[in-house]
Amino acid sequence: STTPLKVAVTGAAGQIGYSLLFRLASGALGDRPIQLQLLEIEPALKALEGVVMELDDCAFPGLAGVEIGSDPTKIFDGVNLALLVGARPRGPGMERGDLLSANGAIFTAQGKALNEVAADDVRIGVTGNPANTNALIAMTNAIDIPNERFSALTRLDHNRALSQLAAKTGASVNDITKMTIWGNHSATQYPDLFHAEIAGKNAAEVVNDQAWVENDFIPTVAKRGAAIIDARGASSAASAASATCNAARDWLNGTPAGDWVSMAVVSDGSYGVPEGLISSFPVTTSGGDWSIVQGLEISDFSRGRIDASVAELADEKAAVTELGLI
Ligand code: NAX
Repeated sequence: STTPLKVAVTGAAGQIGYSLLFRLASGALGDRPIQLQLLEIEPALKALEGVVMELDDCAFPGLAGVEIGSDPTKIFDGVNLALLVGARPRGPGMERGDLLSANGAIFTAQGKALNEVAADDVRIGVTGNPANTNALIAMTNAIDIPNERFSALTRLDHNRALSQLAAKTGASVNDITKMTIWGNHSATQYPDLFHAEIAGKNAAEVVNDQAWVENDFIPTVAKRGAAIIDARGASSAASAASATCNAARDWLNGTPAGDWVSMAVVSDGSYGVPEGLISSFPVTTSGGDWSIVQGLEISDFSRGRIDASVAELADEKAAVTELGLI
């Protein structure tokens, strides 16, 4: 179709936005032209105008138009894809409850606005942290949008896991399939290489080093965000934007045969994850819909890791329920 895909990005004047918008406009989602609908808070609109000037200056052939504003009911009007990147970061002295309340205010309002004005086929990807719980809040507040249309980003963790495994084994990331991130996009996440394959061979057997899996691979992937802050003095931005594009492209266009991706989506009870939690799973996508890969054997080691991360999600859900956000 030549009708532009209407894509909303929130937090568009932020660090991730500065990379994401240019990737989207240069065709990261495919050949279909896009219309960008950019949401920011009032004080950031001037900076966003500068970013739009730069978008103009790229003369991207696939960029049909750009609209900016601070009212979600205007910006989300008719959008087919909403990438919710903007969130309230944890400030000094802020407790977890304060963080959940501040983000709760953002994601209840955005969920309601999407419910009111988004296109019937809207897909909503949440990058802003705490991503899983923000997605849960938006989903619960968008009562007419099917729950399956919401997902939180664990693709960056997935990509980090691919890259660590490639470095360890000398393989190319192109040869690695069936990587899985389970649970929360947080330090409790479980990057699982036991079902992954390297050129068709079981990755755990190729690595053959359980100590590396436990003491290097898992913590390196789970704490990569902190390592980047240490090195760069700022949190991951270009890689987060890249993963946001990968996730949206695969959701809309489908995963390749013989592979899967990681997405945090609403649980149907698969793998013992309580129904209704937004938890990361191995998923395949087709025609804009995802389904959780079924029938994987879960070892005791994996079970313990998945359960710990899922317990944290249940905890966050209890906290936002207590706060009246869902
Ligand atoms: P920045 O602080 O650079 O940008 C966030 C932007 O959001 C700001 O411009 C701010 O004005 C805007 N914003 C705040 N409230 C808003 C609202 N109600 N409506 C619209 N815009 C609003 O953060 P950045 O580095 O871009 O990161 C954005 C979010 O992504 C953060 O929550 C961050 O923690 C999260 N991340 C998530 C990752 C993931 O893998 N899921 C990885 C990278 C990143 O840490």
